[in-house]
Amino acid sequence: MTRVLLLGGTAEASVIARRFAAQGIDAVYSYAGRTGAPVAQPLPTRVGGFGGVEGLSAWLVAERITHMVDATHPFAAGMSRNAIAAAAATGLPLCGYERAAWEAGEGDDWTHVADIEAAVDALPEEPCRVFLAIGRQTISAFAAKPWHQYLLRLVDPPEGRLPLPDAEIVVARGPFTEAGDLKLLKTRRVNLIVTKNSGGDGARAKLDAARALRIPVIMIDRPVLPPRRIAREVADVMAFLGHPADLGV
Ligand code: 3Y8
Ligand code: NAP
Repeated sequence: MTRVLLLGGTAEASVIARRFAAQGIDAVYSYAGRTGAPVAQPLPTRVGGFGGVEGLSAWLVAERITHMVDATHPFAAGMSRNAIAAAAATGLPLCGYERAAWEAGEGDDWTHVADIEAAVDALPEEPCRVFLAIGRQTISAFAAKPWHQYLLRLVDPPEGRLPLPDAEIVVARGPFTEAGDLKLLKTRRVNLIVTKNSGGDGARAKLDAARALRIPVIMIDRPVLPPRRIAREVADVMAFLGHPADLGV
């Protein structure tokens, strides 16, 4: 009997959850517990880490899971690596749902960097008004260049002081719109954007707005994961579970 662990936390994981619920697939949705009030899902939901590979493996056996679908964010590399290791340890099948990386188009001015530290190095020496669209967890790296004026967009209000002396905070949970991001970039006179290459539609509005306003972008490339089975469409996930993909929801 199929019973799925759906590792979530992305817009695509929410779409997959709706499909599982619509088709009556026995599944558990999993959040890390990074935000104060994550969006409710139409599946039984668990929140919090598993306790590394061992904790995840034990949970999979105790919960009689038969399949794992990793629909976490491309930068949730720790979770994805643990899922690959736990699949090998338990022999359970794993499928990673991957959304395509964003690619620069006509009118884009992107500088690709390998990671957060390289993004800090790529910031210019003269003061800029930088939109740091990378969330909360990696802000401290930018304290190395405190002379910039930073605009931060966070899901929840920050606890305590931020490590940046000149930072304005916007509290908002995506998905975002081009109109909304155009307004944000214009009113804050942003002249440089730092973003992760998250892919998907939920966070690309700022890139469309940057193109319209001809604002340069520092694009952080994704971490590389060990090999695993990949799904690019919900239908691929249904095929992985051996379920008909005909029900469009
Ligand atoms: C907790 C679940 C849905 C999911 C929505 C997507 C789209 C909106 C865009 C910007 C970029 C950023 C950030 C972002 C986006 C979606 C998606 C996406 C980027 C929620 C959510 C959780 C998280 C965790 C959070 C991180 C942070 C990253 C903000 C819910 C809203 C910057 C990633 O405060 C913190 O600790 C936040 C941590 C990981 C990156 C970071 O390092 O700070 N996402 N985001 C998930 C969990 O607990 O398991 O609260 O409802 C989900 C979404 N965030 O169902 O519609 O799918 O990508 N999330 C990035 O892309 O760079 C914002 O502002 O332009
Ligand atoms: P991460 O660094 O890859 O994972 C660190 C640890 O957090 C994992 O080892 C695991 O703890 C726990 N964890 C992560 N995702 C989990 C999940 N879905 N369910 C249960 N535990 C989870 O993770 P992250 O980058 O902080 O991402 C956390 C969550 O936010 C994920 O759901 C991800 O999809 C979502 N998200 C992240 C980003 C981003 O930019 N990183 C963007 C949008 C959404 P244990 O080792 O204890 O099991």
